[in-house]
Amino acid sequence: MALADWYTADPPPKTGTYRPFLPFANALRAAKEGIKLSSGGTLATICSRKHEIALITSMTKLVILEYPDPRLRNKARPVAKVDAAARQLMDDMLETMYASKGIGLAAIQVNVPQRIIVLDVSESRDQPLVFANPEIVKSVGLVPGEEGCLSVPGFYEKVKRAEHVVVRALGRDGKPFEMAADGLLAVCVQHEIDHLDGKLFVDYLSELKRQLIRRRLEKDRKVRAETRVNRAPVSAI
Ligand code: QAP
Ligand code: CO
Repeated sequence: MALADWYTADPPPKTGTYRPFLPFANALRAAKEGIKLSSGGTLATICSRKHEIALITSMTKLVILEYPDPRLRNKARPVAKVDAAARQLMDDMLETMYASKGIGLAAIQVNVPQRIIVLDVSESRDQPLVFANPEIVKSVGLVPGEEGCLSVPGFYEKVKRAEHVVVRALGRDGKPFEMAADGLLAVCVQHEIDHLDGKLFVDYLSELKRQLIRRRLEKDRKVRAETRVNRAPVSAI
């Protein structure tokens, strides 16, 4: 969908905070040059070809928990109903994932213990996928692949996963669907479903590797806390 089509099809409401859903690729490209808000959010500037004006919209960037945060070990509960609140969470998670340059994110990673995952493994970053209550109903083969995680920043390791899976879930519209997945998509779906059960890719590694990753991330965290400076008040910008 072209940006102009999106703008024409779904005009922003006159009041309230407008949260863009699609196309993220455009919003994200704009957000790269976006302004960081003291709230932790990001302002995205989207150009409207129709009106030849810049639309400024707030983008949600939820706080992503980092290993070894014990909250990443929580088990997520099934979503009872894909209602407006669940859809809002899905959209906020997608925005957070794109803003963090990730390919997948589970609700547990933003401290919401609900069975919701979002992903986009496309090169073009414009194929968002949303799954509520995802379940692997078929899994074939076992292959090693390189994995990373937004909750384990800076570390990539080989993990063995099923080569081909079929996942059953509820979509953003609340309707059940099944999807077959291979390659990176299959790996990503399995990685994200693991999060919902409190499992991380580092759990598949040796104790030695896991300890090294944990120590380095703990140290990074300490350094960041010590070097944090007070932000200038918004009025000073
Ligand atoms: C899970 O992970 C995944 O270290 C999703 O500095 C990853 O999106 C499944 C990321 C790989 C299969 C293969 C990681 C971003 C993103 C980092 C991610 C980082 C910045 C990880
Ligand atoms: Co992850």
